[in-house]
Amino acid sequence: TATPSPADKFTFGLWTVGWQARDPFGDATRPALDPVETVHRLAELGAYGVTFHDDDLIPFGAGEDERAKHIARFREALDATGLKVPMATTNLFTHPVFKDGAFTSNDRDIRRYALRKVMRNLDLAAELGADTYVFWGGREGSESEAAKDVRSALDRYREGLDMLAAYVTDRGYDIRFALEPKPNEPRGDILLPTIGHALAFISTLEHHEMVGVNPEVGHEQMAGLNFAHGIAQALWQGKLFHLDLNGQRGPKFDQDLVFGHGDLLNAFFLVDLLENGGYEGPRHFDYKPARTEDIAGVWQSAAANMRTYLLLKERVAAFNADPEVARARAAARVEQMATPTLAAGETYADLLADRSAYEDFDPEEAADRGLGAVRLTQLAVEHLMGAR
Ligand code: GLT
Ligand code: MN
Ligand code: MN
Ligand code: MN
Repeated sequence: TATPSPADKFTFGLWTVGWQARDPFGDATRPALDPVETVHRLAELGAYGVTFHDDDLIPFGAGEDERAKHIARFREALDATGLKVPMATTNLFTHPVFKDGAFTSNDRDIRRYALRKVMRNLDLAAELGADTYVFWGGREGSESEAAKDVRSALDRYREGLDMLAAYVTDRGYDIRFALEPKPNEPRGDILLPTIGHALAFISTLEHHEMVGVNPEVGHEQMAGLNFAHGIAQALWQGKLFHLDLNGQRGPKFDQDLVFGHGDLLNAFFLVDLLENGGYEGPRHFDYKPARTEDIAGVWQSAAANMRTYLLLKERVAAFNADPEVARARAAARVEQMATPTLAAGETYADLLADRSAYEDFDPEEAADRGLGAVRLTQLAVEHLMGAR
């Protein structure tokens, strides 16, 4: 049962398996991958779709004819395999022109160029049937408070997204935007560093209803945050438009490990949330095959992401079906949280009149009740380990 099929909706960025493992200290350890080969390999492995940056598919600076050829070959591979393109995005970070940002570069002409680059790829995204367009502003930030006016930068960020939303709407594209937070790397500090910052910023946008988030496991964990909690809030606000699954071990550089190869217990609860919390979008992996791997290792790591997800899904189902878990949950009053604090029609006046809520309430007795959270968590750990 842990064999992936398109119904599982697993997707991968071209840049993930295609990463040649160049890092700040060393050269590439693997040859470039042809996107056409990637499409075929992912399809064989049971993936549902593939995602891309403009420059993953069409080398930066390619002329019109060359561009058309790359797109045609890619389309052919998609048609041959049935792989979908549910999401696309723009590379606004590799070329040196974006060294101080794209939508929020201090240089106005660079900001205008960045918007044009996005519009061009939005047309292609729509053509290929993508319904989500991701914005990861990795270069939108600074290394110094002196060199960036953050309030003006947020004005420019909003201006850019408002304009692009108008463009998508006017063109009649069925596309929503998803902002991807990250606290730092490559910039010393990146704007919209966490899910919370992004959600607050989105509420200020003109077309806020068509903008949500694309949170990445590792990015929140780099900031020491609980990813499952962040995803729960994004879901609760109706803003989980897409997500990037991978692994990370604590606050350090962005590791982009295979899904589950970081905080496995949080991944367990994340899968529970995604499977049972109403998320219907792609399960998108944004990881990097370790620099130590050869090409065979690349495809093994791609398969590992999907297998781990499916195994977690099985373990989560067993956990939720375990009567012992149901008893522990009841003991911990987990379900009581779904009961509103005031009864239907009750007002603060009624609460004030309710002596049992205050005058006759015994805080000492209430404080004595244990939650049993440890027992419940241990049951989760045992299910995760296959011990139950
Ligand atoms: C880049 C980044 C990722 C983003 C991608 C989308 S590109 O690899 O590290 O987290 O999701 O632009
Ligand atoms: Mn990452
Ligand atoms: Mn990344
Ligand atoms: Mn990502």
